[in-house]
Amino acid sequence: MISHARSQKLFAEALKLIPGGVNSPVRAFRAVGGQPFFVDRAQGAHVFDVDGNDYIDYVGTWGPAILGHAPAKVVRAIQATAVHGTSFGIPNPLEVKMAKLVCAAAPSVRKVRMCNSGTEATMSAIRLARGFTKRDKIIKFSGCYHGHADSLLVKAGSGALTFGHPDSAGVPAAFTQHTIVLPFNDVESVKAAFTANPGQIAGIILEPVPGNAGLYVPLPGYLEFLREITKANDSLLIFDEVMTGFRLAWGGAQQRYNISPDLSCFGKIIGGGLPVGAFGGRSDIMDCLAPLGPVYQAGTLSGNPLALAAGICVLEELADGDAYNRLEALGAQLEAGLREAAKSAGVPVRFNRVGSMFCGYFTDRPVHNLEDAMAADRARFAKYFHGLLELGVYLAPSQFEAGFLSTAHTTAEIEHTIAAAAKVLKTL
Ligand code: KE4
Repeated sequence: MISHARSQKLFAEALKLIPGGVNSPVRAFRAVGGQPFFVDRAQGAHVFDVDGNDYIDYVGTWGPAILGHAPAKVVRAIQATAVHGTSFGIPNPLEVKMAKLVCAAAPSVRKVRMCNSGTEATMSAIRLARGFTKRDKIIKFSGCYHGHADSLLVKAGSGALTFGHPDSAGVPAAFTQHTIVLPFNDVESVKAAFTANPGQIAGIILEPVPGNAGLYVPLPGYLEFLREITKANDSLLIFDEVMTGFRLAWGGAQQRYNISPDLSCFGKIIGGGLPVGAFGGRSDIMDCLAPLGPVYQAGTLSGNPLALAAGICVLEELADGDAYNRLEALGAQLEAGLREAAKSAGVPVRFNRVGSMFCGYFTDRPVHNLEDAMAADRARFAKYFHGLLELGVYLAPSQFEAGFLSTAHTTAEIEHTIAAAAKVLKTL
Protein backbone atom coordinates (compact mmCIF):
# COMPACT_ATOMS: atom_id res chain seq x y z
CA MET A 1 0.00 0.00 0.00
CA ILE A 2 1.59 3.29 -1.01
CA SER A 3 1.38 6.24 1.38
CA HIS A 4 -0.76 9.25 0.58
CA ALA A 5 -0.39 10.96 3.96
CA ARG A 6 0.77 14.33 2.63
CA SER A 7 -1.80 14.32 -0.16
CA GLN A 8 -4.55 13.61 2.36
CA LYS A 9 -3.41 16.49 4.56
CA LEU A 10 -3.32 18.85 1.60
CA PHE A 11 -6.72 17.69 0.39
CA ALA A 12 -8.22 18.35 3.83
CA GLU A 13 -6.89 21.91 3.66
CA ALA A 14 -7.98 22.32 0.04
CA LEU A 15 -11.54 21.24 0.89
CA LYS A 16 -11.84 24.23 3.26
CA LEU A 17 -10.76 26.73 0.64
CA ILE A 18 -11.58 25.36 -2.82
CA PRO A 19 -14.97 23.90 -3.85
CA GLY A 20 -14.55 20.13 -3.75
CA GLY A 21 -10.86 20.73 -3.07
CA VAL A 22 -10.14 21.05 -6.79
CA ASN A 23 -10.00 23.67 -9.50
CA SER A 24 -11.66 21.43 -12.05
CA PRO A 25 -14.27 18.79 -11.08
CA VAL A 26 -12.85 15.69 -12.78
CA ARG A 27 -9.68 15.97 -10.65
CA ALA A 28 -11.62 15.17 -7.47
CA PHE A 29 -11.74 11.38 -8.17
CA ARG A 30 -15.54 11.49 -7.61
CA ALA A 31 -16.04 9.07 -10.51
CA VAL A 32 -13.67 6.46 -9.06
CA GLY A 33 -13.89 7.13 -5.31
CA GLY A 34 -11.08 7.87 -2.91
CA GLN A 35 -9.11 11.12 -2.77
CA PRO A 36 -6.88 12.71 -5.39
CA PHE A 37 -3.15 12.69 -4.91
CA PHE A 38 -1.34 16.03 -5.01
CA VAL A 39 1.42 16.31 -7.58
CA ASP A 40 4.86 17.51 -6.57
CA ARG A 41 6.48 17.49 -10.03
CA ALA A 42 6.20 15.92 -13.45
CA GLN A 43 8.93 14.87 -15.88
CA GLY A 44 8.66 12.97 -19.14
CA ALA A 45 6.05 10.21 -18.89
CA HIS A 46 5.96 10.43 -15.09
CA VAL A 47 4.23 12.40 -12.38
CA PHE A 48 5.48 12.31 -8.78
CA ASP A 49 3.13 13.00 -5.88
CA VAL A 50 3.93 14.86 -2.67
CA ASP A 51 4.44 11.53 -0.88
CA GLY A 52 7.16 10.58 -3.33
CA ASN A 53 5.09 8.05 -5.30
CA ASP A 54 6.02 7.74 -8.99
CA TYR A 55 3.30 7.15 -11.60
CA ILE A 56 3.49 6.47 -15.32
CA ASP A 57 1.09 9.16 -16.55
CA TYR A 58 -1.60 8.45 -19.19
CA VAL A 59 -3.52 11.69 -18.55
CA GLY A 60 -0.83 14.08 -19.75
CA THR A 61 -2.61 17.04 -18.12
CA TRP A 62 -5.68 16.04 -20.23
CA GLY A 63 -3.87 16.19 -23.55
CA PRO A 64 -1.30 19.02 -23.71
CA ALA A 65 1.73 16.90 -22.67
CA ILE A 66 2.22 15.18 -26.04
CA LEU A 67 6.01 15.48 -25.64
CA GLY A 68 5.79 14.41 -22.02
CA HIS A 69 6.07 16.73 -19.02
CA ALA A 70 8.57 19.61 -18.83
CA PRO A 71 10.47 18.91 -22.07
CA ALA A 72 13.80 20.74 -21.71
CA LYS A 73 13.30 22.68 -24.95
CA VAL A 74 9.88 23.93 -23.84
CA VAL A 75 11.10 24.94 -20.38
CA ARG A 76 13.99 26.84 -21.93
CA ALA A 77 11.63 28.58 -24.38
CA ILE A 78 9.41 29.75 -21.50
CA GLN A 79 12.40 30.93 -19.44
CA ALA A 80 13.97 32.78 -22.36
CA THR A 81 10.67 34.49 -23.18
CA ALA A 82 9.75 35.37 -19.60
CA VAL A 83 12.85 37.53 -19.08
CA HIS A 84 11.54 39.84 -21.82
CA GLY A 85 8.07 40.11 -20.35
CA THR A 86 5.27 37.77 -19.31
CA SER A 87 2.35 39.60 -20.93
CA PHE A 88 2.03 42.58 -23.22
CA GLY A 89 -1.53 43.10 -24.43
CA ILE A 90 0.26 44.42 -27.52
CA PRO A 91 0.73 42.57 -30.83
CA ASN A 92 3.92 40.51 -30.62
CA PRO A 93 5.90 38.47 -33.21
CA LEU A 94 5.02 35.15 -31.54
CA GLU A 95 1.38 35.68 -32.49
CA VAL A 96 2.29 35.79 -36.18
CA LYS A 97 4.53 32.72 -35.80
CA MET A 98 1.78 30.71 -34.08
CA ALA A 99 -0.81 31.76 -36.68
CA LYS A 100 1.53 30.64 -39.48
CA LEU A 101 2.03 27.24 -37.80
CA VAL A 102 -1.70 26.61 -37.26
CA CYS A 103 -2.55 27.63 -40.83
CA ALA A 104 0.29 25.51 -42.20
CA ALA A 105 -0.95 22.47 -40.27
CA ALA A 106 -4.66 22.88 -41.04
CA PRO A 107 -5.31 24.15 -44.61
CA SER A 108 -8.99 24.73 -43.73
CA VAL A 109 -7.77 27.45 -41.36
CA ARG A 110 -6.93 30.59 -43.30
CA LYS A 111 -7.15 32.95 -40.31
CA VAL A 112 -6.95 32.18 -36.58
CA ARG A 113 -7.65 34.06 -33.34
CA MET A 114 -5.87 33.11 -30.12
CA CYS A 115 -7.71 32.97 -26.79
CA ASN A 116 -7.09 31.40 -23.39
CA SER A 117 -8.98 28.12 -23.13
CA GLY A 118 -10.85 25.55 -25.16
CA THR A 119 -14.08 26.85 -23.68
CA GLU A 120 -13.38 30.32 -25.01
CA ALA A 121 -12.48 28.87 -28.40
CA THR A 122 -15.72 26.91 -28.86
CA MET A 123 -17.90 29.63 -27.31
CA SER A 124 -16.41 32.18 -29.72
CA ALA A 125 -16.65 29.86 -32.73
CA ILE A 126 -20.36 29.37 -32.09
CA ARG A 127 -20.96 33.10 -31.68
CA LEU A 128 -19.07 33.62 -34.95
CA ALA A 129 -21.09 30.94 -36.74
CA ARG A 130 -24.33 32.57 -35.57
CA GLY A 131 -23.11 36.02 -36.56
CA PHE A 132 -21.95 34.88 -40.00
CA THR A 133 -25.08 32.86 -40.87
CA LYS A 134 -27.51 35.13 -38.99
CA ARG A 135 -29.09 31.95 -37.62
CA ASP A 136 -29.51 30.96 -33.95
CA LYS A 137 -29.63 27.16 -33.76
CA ILE A 138 -26.66 24.91 -33.18
CA ILE A 139 -26.47 21.11 -33.30
CA LYS A 140 -24.17 19.33 -30.85
CA PHE A 141 -23.91 15.66 -29.98
CA SER A 142 -24.47 13.96 -26.63
CA GLY A 143 -21.19 12.81 -25.16
CA CYS A 144 -19.23 15.57 -26.88
CA TYR A 145 -17.84 18.15 -24.45
CA HIS A 146 -16.87 21.57 -25.70
CA GLY A 147 -16.11 23.34 -22.41
CA HIS A 148 -18.54 25.03 -20.05
CA ALA A 149 -20.12 27.87 -22.05
CA ASP A 150 -23.78 28.18 -21.05
CA SER A 151 -25.33 27.17 -24.37
CA LEU A 152 -23.25 24.00 -24.46
CA LEU A 153 -24.14 22.77 -20.95
CA VAL A 154 -27.18 21.04 -22.34
CA LYS A 155 -28.74 17.62 -22.47
CA ALA A 156 -30.82 16.18 -25.25
CA GLY A 157 -34.43 17.17 -25.68
CA SER A 158 -36.91 14.52 -26.70
CA GLY A 159 -36.04 14.77 -30.37
CA ALA A 160 -35.10 16.93 -33.29
CA LEU A 161 -38.04 19.23 -32.74
CA THR A 162 -37.44 19.95 -29.09
CA PHE A 163 -34.33 21.75 -27.97
CA GLY A 164 -31.78 21.14 -25.31
CA HIS A 165 -32.47 21.44 -21.62
CA PRO A 166 -29.84 22.94 -19.27
CA ASP A 167 -27.42 20.34 -17.92
CA SER A 168 -26.17 22.58 -15.15
CA ALA A 169 -27.74 24.71 -12.45
CA GLY A 170 -27.45 28.39 -13.22
CA VAL A 171 -28.09 28.02 -16.95
CA PRO A 172 -31.45 29.59 -17.90
CA ALA A 173 -33.57 27.47 -20.26
CA ALA A 174 -33.48 30.40 -22.66
CA PHE A 175 -29.72 29.92 -23.04
CA THR A 176 -30.05 26.36 -24.31
CA GLN A 177 -33.27 26.61 -26.30
CA HIS A 178 -31.32 27.06 -29.54
CA THR A 179 -29.11 24.03 -28.94
CA ILE A 180 -30.23 20.76 -30.51
CA VAL A 181 -28.60 17.68 -28.98
CA LEU A 182 -28.41 14.54 -31.12
CA PRO A 183 -26.78 11.12 -30.75
CA PHE A 184 -23.30 10.84 -32.33
CA ASN A 185 -22.88 8.55 -35.36
CA ASP A 186 -26.62 8.77 -36.14
CA VAL A 187 -27.28 10.09 -39.66
CA GLU A 188 -31.10 10.04 -39.55
CA SER A 189 -31.35 12.31 -36.49
CA VAL A 190 -29.24 14.98 -38.22
CA LYS A 191 -31.39 14.79 -41.36
CA ALA A 192 -34.52 15.11 -39.21
CA ALA A 193 -33.11 18.14 -37.40
CA PHE A 194 -32.42 19.99 -40.64
CA THR A 195 -35.87 19.04 -41.98
CA ALA A 196 -37.50 20.27 -38.78
CA ASN A 197 -35.52 23.52 -38.69
CA PRO A 198 -35.17 24.68 -42.31
CA GLY A 199 -32.85 27.66 -42.75
CA GLN A 200 -32.41 28.01 -38.98
CA ILE A 201 -29.30 25.98 -38.11
CA ALA A 202 -26.12 28.08 -37.92
CA GLY A 203 -23.90 25.05 -37.62
CA ILE A 204 -22.90 21.69 -36.21
CA ILE A 205 -20.16 21.52 -33.59
CA LEU A 206 -18.54 18.19 -32.77
CA GLU A 207 -15.43 16.52 -31.54
CA PRO A 208 -14.44 14.67 -34.74
CA VAL A 209 -13.16 11.88 -32.47
CA PRO A 210 -15.09 12.23 -29.19
CA GLY A 211 -12.67 12.01 -26.26
CA ASN A 212 -14.90 13.20 -23.43
CA ALA A 213 -16.99 10.08 -22.94
CA GLY A 214 -13.99 7.79 -23.09
CA LEU A 215 -13.07 7.45 -26.75
CA TYR A 216 -15.16 6.41 -29.71
CA VAL A 217 -14.73 7.02 -33.41
CA PRO A 218 -16.86 8.32 -36.27
CA LEU A 219 -18.38 5.47 -38.29
CA PRO A 220 -17.24 5.28 -41.94
CA GLY A 221 -18.83 8.08 -43.94
CA TYR A 222 -20.25 9.92 -40.94
CA LEU A 223 -17.95 12.95 -41.05
CA GLU A 224 -18.35 13.16 -44.84
CA PHE A 225 -22.13 13.14 -44.31
CA LEU A 226 -21.91 16.01 -41.80
CA ARG A 227 -19.73 17.96 -44.23
CA GLU A 228 -22.24 17.48 -47.04
CA ILE A 229 -25.43 18.18 -45.09
CA THR A 230 -24.03 21.41 -43.61
CA LYS A 231 -22.93 22.57 -47.06
CA ALA A 232 -26.33 21.70 -48.54
CA ASN A 233 -28.07 23.77 -45.84
CA ASP A 234 -25.67 26.75 -45.79
CA SER A 235 -24.73 25.76 -42.22
CA LEU A 236 -21.20 25.66 -40.89
CA LEU A 237 -19.24 22.58 -39.85
CA ILE A 238 -17.23 23.32 -36.68
CA PHE A 239 -14.57 20.82 -35.61
CA ASP A 240 -13.73 21.08 -31.95
CA GLU A 241 -10.10 19.94 -32.15
CA VAL A 242 -9.15 21.20 -28.70
CA MET A 243 -8.16 17.61 -27.86
CA THR A 244 -7.49 16.09 -31.31
CA GLY A 245 -5.67 19.07 -32.84
CA PHE A 246 -1.97 18.27 -33.34
CA ARG A 247 -2.71 15.06 -31.37
CA LEU A 248 -4.09 12.69 -34.02
CA ALA A 249 -1.86 14.04 -36.79
CA TRP A 250 0.06 17.22 -37.52
CA GLY A 251 -3.16 18.48 -39.12
CA GLY A 252 -5.36 16.92 -36.43
CA ALA A 253 -8.48 14.84 -37.04
CA GLN A 254 -9.35 16.90 -40.12
CA GLN A 255 -6.15 15.68 -41.77
CA ARG A 256 -6.60 12.11 -40.54
CA TYR A 257 -10.16 11.92 -41.89
CA ASN A 258 -9.61 14.31 -44.84
CA ILE A 259 -12.47 16.67 -43.98
CA SER A 260 -12.33 20.43 -44.39
CA PRO A 261 -14.49 22.09 -41.71
CA ASP A 262 -15.52 25.75 -41.94
CA LEU A 263 -14.22 26.53 -38.44
CA SER A 264 -11.89 24.67 -36.08
CA CYS A 265 -11.17 25.08 -32.38
CA PHE A 266 -7.84 24.33 -30.75
CA GLY A 267 -6.32 24.30 -27.26
CA LYS A 268 -4.18 22.08 -25.02
CA ILE A 269 -1.17 21.05 -27.19
CA ILE A 270 -0.83 24.48 -28.87
CA GLY A 271 -0.04 26.03 -25.48
CA GLY A 272 2.55 23.47 -24.46
CA GLY A 273 0.79 23.15 -21.10
CA LEU A 274 0.14 26.86 -20.57
CA PRO A 275 -3.36 28.39 -20.74
CA VAL A 276 -4.41 28.62 -24.39
CA GLY A 277 -7.20 28.31 -26.93
CA ALA A 278 -7.64 29.25 -30.57
CA PHE A 279 -10.30 29.18 -33.26
CA GLY A 280 -9.90 29.67 -36.97
CA GLY A 281 -11.21 28.86 -40.40
CA ARG A 282 -12.38 30.45 -43.64
CA SER A 283 -11.30 34.08 -44.05
CA ASP A 284 -14.80 35.22 -45.03
CA ILE A 285 -16.08 33.90 -41.72
CA MET A 286 -13.14 35.01 -39.54
CA ASP A 287 -13.32 38.55 -40.98
CA CYS A 288 -16.69 38.93 -39.25
CA LEU A 289 -14.76 39.20 -35.97
CA ALA A 290 -14.06 42.52 -34.26
CA PRO A 291 -12.32 44.80 -35.01
CA LEU A 292 -13.14 44.02 -38.69
CA GLY A 293 -16.70 42.83 -38.31
CA PRO A 294 -19.73 42.83 -36.01
CA VAL A 295 -18.98 39.68 -33.94
CA TYR A 296 -17.28 40.69 -30.72
CA GLN A 297 -14.59 38.57 -29.07
CA ALA A 298 -11.63 39.64 -26.92
CA GLY A 299 -9.13 38.60 -24.24
CA THR A 300 -6.57 40.34 -22.05
CA LEU A 301 -4.12 37.45 -22.23
CA SER A 302 -4.94 36.25 -25.75
CA GLY A 303 -1.65 35.68 -27.58
CA ASN A 304 0.24 35.57 -24.29
CA PRO A 305 3.97 35.32 -25.08
CA LEU A 306 4.72 32.52 -22.59
CA ALA A 307 1.89 30.28 -23.83
CA LEU A 308 2.85 30.96 -27.44
CA ALA A 309 6.56 30.37 -26.84
CA ALA A 310 5.77 27.02 -25.22
CA GLY A 311 3.22 26.08 -27.88
CA ILE A 312 5.43 27.09 -30.80
CA CYS A 313 8.26 24.99 -29.36
CA VAL A 314 5.97 21.94 -29.15
CA LEU A 315 4.50 22.43 -32.62
CA GLU A 316 7.94 22.85 -34.18
CA GLU A 317 8.97 19.58 -32.50
CA LEU A 318 5.90 17.85 -33.97
CA ALA A 319 6.11 19.40 -37.46
CA ASP A 320 8.32 16.77 -39.10
CA GLY A 321 5.74 14.09 -38.37
CA ASP A 322 8.12 11.59 -36.77
CA ALA A 323 6.38 11.98 -33.41
CA TYR A 324 3.14 10.56 -34.85
CA ASN A 325 4.87 7.41 -36.08
CA ARG A 326 6.31 6.91 -32.60
CA LEU A 327 2.98 7.59 -30.92
CA GLU A 328 1.23 5.13 -33.24
CA ALA A 329 3.80 2.40 -32.43
CA LEU A 330 3.45 2.98 -28.68
CA GLY A 331 -0.34 3.02 -28.99
CA ALA A 332 -0.36 -0.24 -30.92
CA GLN A 333 1.90 -1.89 -28.34
CA LEU A 334 -0.31 -0.72 -25.47
CA GLU A 335 -3.50 -1.79 -27.25
CA ALA A 336 -2.21 -5.26 -28.08
CA GLY A 337 -0.97 -5.82 -24.54
CA LEU A 338 -4.13 -4.61 -22.82
CA ARG A 339 -6.37 -6.61 -25.15
CA GLU A 340 -4.36 -9.74 -24.39
CA ALA A 341 -4.39 -9.04 -20.64
CA ALA A 342 -8.18 -8.60 -20.59
CA LYS A 343 -8.69 -11.75 -22.67
CA SER A 344 -6.42 -13.80 -20.38
CA ALA A 345 -8.27 -12.50 -17.32
CA GLY A 346 -11.64 -13.24 -18.93
CA VAL A 347 -12.76 -9.62 -18.34
CA PRO A 348 -14.86 -8.04 -21.13
CA VAL A 349 -13.09 -4.85 -22.21
CA ARG A 350 -13.79 -2.89 -25.41
CA PHE A 351 -10.60 -1.02 -26.31
CA ASN A 352 -10.97 1.98 -28.63
CA ARG A 353 -7.88 3.78 -29.89
CA VAL A 354 -6.91 6.39 -32.47
CA GLY A 355 -3.17 7.03 -32.52
CA SER A 356 -2.14 8.12 -29.02
CA MET A 357 -5.69 8.51 -27.65
CA PHE A 358 -7.38 5.47 -26.16
CA CYS A 359 -10.04 4.16 -23.81
CA GLY A 360 -10.77 0.71 -22.37
CA TYR A 361 -14.50 0.36 -21.64
CA PHE A 362 -15.58 -2.40 -19.25
CA THR A 363 -18.29 -3.76 -21.52
CA ASP A 364 -18.61 -6.56 -24.08
CA ARG A 365 -20.54 -4.31 -26.54
CA PRO A 366 -19.04 -2.06 -29.20
CA VAL A 367 -18.94 1.61 -28.15
CA HIS A 368 -19.93 4.05 -30.92
CA ASN A 369 -21.77 6.73 -28.92
CA LEU A 370 -22.61 7.94 -25.41
CA GLU A 371 -25.40 5.42 -24.89
CA ASP A 372 -23.00 2.55 -25.59
CA ALA A 373 -20.40 4.11 -23.30
CA MET A 374 -22.93 4.45 -20.48
CA ALA A 375 -23.39 0.67 -20.56
CA ALA A 376 -19.80 0.19 -19.34
CA ASP A 377 -19.28 -1.12 -15.82
CA ARG A 378 -18.09 1.96 -13.95
CA ALA A 379 -17.63 0.15 -10.65
CA ARG A 380 -15.26 -2.29 -12.34
CA PHE A 381 -13.40 0.62 -13.93
CA ALA A 382 -13.00 2.26 -10.49
CA LYS A 383 -11.39 -0.89 -9.07
CA TYR A 384 -9.13 -1.12 -12.15
CA PHE A 385 -8.15 2.54 -11.76
CA HIS A 386 -7.15 2.20 -8.12
CA GLY A 387 -5.44 -1.14 -8.68
CA LEU A 388 -3.27 0.41 -11.36
CA LEU A 389 -2.60 3.50 -9.23
CA GLU A 390 -1.25 1.24 -6.49
CA LEU A 391 1.11 -0.24 -9.09
CA GLY A 392 2.34 3.16 -10.28
CA VAL A 393 0.11 3.68 -13.31
CA TYR A 394 -2.10 6.79 -13.46
CA LEU A 395 -5.12 6.62 -15.77
CA ALA A 396 -7.75 9.37 -16.05
CA PRO A 397 -9.96 9.07 -12.92
CA SER A 398 -13.12 8.35 -14.89
CA GLN A 399 -14.38 5.71 -17.32
CA PHE A 400 -15.55 8.63 -19.45
CA GLU A 401 -12.17 10.14 -20.22
CA ALA A 402 -9.59 9.35 -22.89
CA GLY A 403 -6.05 8.24 -22.13
CA PHE A 404 -3.06 9.88 -23.79
CA LEU A 405 0.41 8.67 -24.73
CA SER A 406 3.38 10.96 -25.21
CA THR A 407 6.65 10.71 -27.09
CA ALA A 408 8.29 10.48 -23.66
CA HIS A 409 6.69 7.07 -23.01
CA THR A 410 8.99 4.12 -23.73
CA THR A 411 8.30 0.49 -24.58
CA ALA A 412 9.58 -0.39 -21.09
CA GLU A 413 6.88 1.79 -19.51
CA ILE A 414 4.26 0.27 -21.77
CA GLU A 415 5.43 -3.20 -20.74
CA HIS A 416 5.22 -2.23 -17.04
CA THR A 417 1.70 -0.92 -17.65
CA ILE A 418 0.59 -4.10 -19.40
CA ALA A 419 2.01 -6.27 -16.62
CA ALA A 420 0.26 -4.14 -14.00
CA ALA A 421 -3.02 -4.28 -15.91
CA ALA A 422 -2.76 -8.06 -16.26
CA LYS A 423 -2.31 -8.34 -12.51
CA VAL A 424 -5.23 -6.04 -11.66
CA LEU A 425 -7.63 -7.45 -14.25
CA LYS A 426 -7.29 -10.90 -12.65
CA THR A 427 -8.64 -9.42 -9.38
CA LEU A 428 -11.74 -7.81 -10.92
P1 KE4 B 1 -10.81 24.00 -21.51
O1 KE4 B 1 -11.79 25.16 -21.34
O2 KE4 B 1 -10.87 23.03 -20.35
O3 KE4 B 1 -9.40 24.47 -21.87
O4 KE4 B 1 -11.27 23.19 -22.83
C1 KE4 B 1 -12.61 22.71 -22.89
C2 KE4 B 1 -12.65 21.59 -23.91
C3 KE4 B 1 -13.17 21.86 -25.18
N1 KE4 B 1 -13.22 20.90 -26.13
C4 KE4 B 1 -12.74 19.66 -25.89
C5 KE4 B 1 -12.81 18.64 -26.97
C6 KE4 B 1 -12.18 19.34 -24.62
O5 KE4 B 1 -11.71 18.08 -24.40
C7 KE4 B 1 -12.13 20.31 -23.62
C8 KE4 B 1 -11.59 20.03 -22.23
N2 KE4 B 1 -11.27 18.67 -21.96
C9 KE4 B 1 -11.35 18.23 -20.58
C10 KE4 B 1 -10.91 16.75 -20.54
N3 KE4 B 1 -11.99 15.90 -20.72
C11 KE4 B 1 -10.55 19.09 -19.67
C12 KE4 B 1 -10.33 18.53 -18.27
C13 KE4 B 1 -11.08 19.32 -17.24
O6 KE4 B 1 -12.23 19.75 -17.50
O7 KE4 B 1 -10.50 19.48 -16.14
